[in-house]
Amino acid sequence: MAPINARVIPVKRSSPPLSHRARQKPSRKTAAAFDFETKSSYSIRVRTTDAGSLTFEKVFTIAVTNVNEAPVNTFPSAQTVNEDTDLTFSSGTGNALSVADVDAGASAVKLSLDVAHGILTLASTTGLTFVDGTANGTGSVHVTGTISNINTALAGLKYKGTPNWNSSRGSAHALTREERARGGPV
Ligand SMILES: [Ca+2]
Ligand SMILES: [Ca+2]
Repeated sequence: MAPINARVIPVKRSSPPLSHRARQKPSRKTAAAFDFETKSSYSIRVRTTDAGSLTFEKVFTIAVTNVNEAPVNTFPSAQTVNEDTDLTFSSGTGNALSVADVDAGASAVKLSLDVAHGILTLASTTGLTFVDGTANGTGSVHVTGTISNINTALAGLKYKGTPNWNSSRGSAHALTREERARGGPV
């Protein structure tokens, strides 16, 4: 066999070989966290152009998965009222109660209002279902309904202490829970 004459030709490279570059996965990060309630999907267009101006373009979609946000209650600071007198909660008197839930929509939420030494009376019961054996005009008012119906009921909510009850330590407790998280309205 004849000897093989070979010589090494140095290759000048200004960047890593393509096989190296291809292994470097490109990444993109967003400046802020995606918020489903703001935008539920994004369209991303990727275009590659080579030295000869040939291009390849592809559009893909990023779908944002919804995450259930908890309800938020807005309640006034501590209130004072004379004994045997109704205390009314409303925006007109600057002490309104309200609930919000950015993603409840028409789903039911549960509102639990409990007070010691008195009774609570919702201004409206339209669209609400009383649960846990409670009733309007008692010390425990637990209802399920839409955020809208609950807020209508809270606009004008009245508290009245037990006759002759007076104390600076009375308290009311309110809890809002989204029923959807438990699989649907009760
Ligand atoms: Ca959400
Ligand atoms: Ca929610």
